[in-house]
Amino acid sequence: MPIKNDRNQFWTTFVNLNSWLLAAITIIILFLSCGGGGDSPGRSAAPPPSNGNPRLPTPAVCMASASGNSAAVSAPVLRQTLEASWDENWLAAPAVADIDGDGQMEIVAARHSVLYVYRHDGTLFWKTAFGSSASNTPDHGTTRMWASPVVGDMDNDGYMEIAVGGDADSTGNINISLYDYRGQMRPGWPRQFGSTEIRSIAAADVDGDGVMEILVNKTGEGPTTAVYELDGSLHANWPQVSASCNPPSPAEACWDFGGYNQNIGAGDLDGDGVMDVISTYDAIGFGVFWGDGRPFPANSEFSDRVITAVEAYHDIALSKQGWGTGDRSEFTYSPPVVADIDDDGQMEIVLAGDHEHTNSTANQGITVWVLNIDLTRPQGWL
Ligand SMILES: [Ca+2]
Ligand SMILES: [Ca+2]
Ligand SMILES: [Ca+2]
Ligand SMILES: [Ca+2]
Repeated sequence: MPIKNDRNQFWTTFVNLNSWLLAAITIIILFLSCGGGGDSPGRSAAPPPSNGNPRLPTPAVCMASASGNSAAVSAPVLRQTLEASWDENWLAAPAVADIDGDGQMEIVAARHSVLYVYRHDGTLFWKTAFGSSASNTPDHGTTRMWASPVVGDMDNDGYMEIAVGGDADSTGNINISLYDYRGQMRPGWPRQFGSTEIRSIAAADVDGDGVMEILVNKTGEGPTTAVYELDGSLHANWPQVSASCNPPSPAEACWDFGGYNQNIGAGDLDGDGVMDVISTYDAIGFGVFWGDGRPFPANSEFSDRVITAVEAYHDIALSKQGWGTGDRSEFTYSPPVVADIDDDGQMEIVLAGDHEHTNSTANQGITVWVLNIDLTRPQGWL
């Protein structure tokens, strides 16, 4: 399926509400980018794991100041230039975290084929080419890192791990690496998933054993979504989608096609205390799975029995029918967002789709979707 260019046009079922939706997206972005409580993620600030789950980042808060004061904001001033090489960045944003637990934050930046970690004073902590360890690295690797590095204490030992994705089209034929805080490749890594690029990578404990897994979505043909253990082995029943995803006939089979811009995420969608996997596709649908690979069911009003088989028609009647002619959306570039947007205690799924029609894959703009976890739609998002 083709990759289509985004355009700044927004669509709803009823009318175009470009400015309103832009404002809504801005609010979401502001919410996501607000402070996380200011706690250092280092060992001293980390609460112990509870109920077998690893600690998660402090939820973002965006509360108004109690004093209600405001003040002029200073213009930004260049403080320091971090030395690197000719490597250009793609879309990977740097991460800031105390990866060695010494109470000082580090800056983790993926610049094309080289992963850099700078200390808080701007000096280089270490660097390594994709697929190599910092202790024995060439100056450059052979593949870009598109997605932002995933940084977190994935095994609860007080030190951060760093996961990055690359392109298996390179001579290295690897596309996932997991490093320890010193830039050394963790045992069992690097790995290759499929023969294309990993532009989507995340980490979450999706089986509730207290240790995170590495979640990826690759570009191109499926199966596109994989879950790896920290030792580099594939988690049981992954990758998806596979024949094991398919519901009994006559319901349609699950289907997928790759993601092109951080199309993987996790959230506790069913509220059982364990994170679930959500993966969006360059296709008119997306996948929601439990950690053991089973697909989430769709509401009984849908002919397709699982979410991963339902087509994203804008007319929900067509989605429920499972086929038809009409407007629809693909989720080629959509990072999945999971949040309880209506405060009813139940998570919703928020996605950005690229609008097309059954009769033409020409892009008609960007769509904003809010969906309940059984693919019914909340009030106002029909
Ligand atoms: Ca540190
Ligand atoms: Ca760790
Ligand atoms: Ca786990
Ligand atoms: Ca809700």
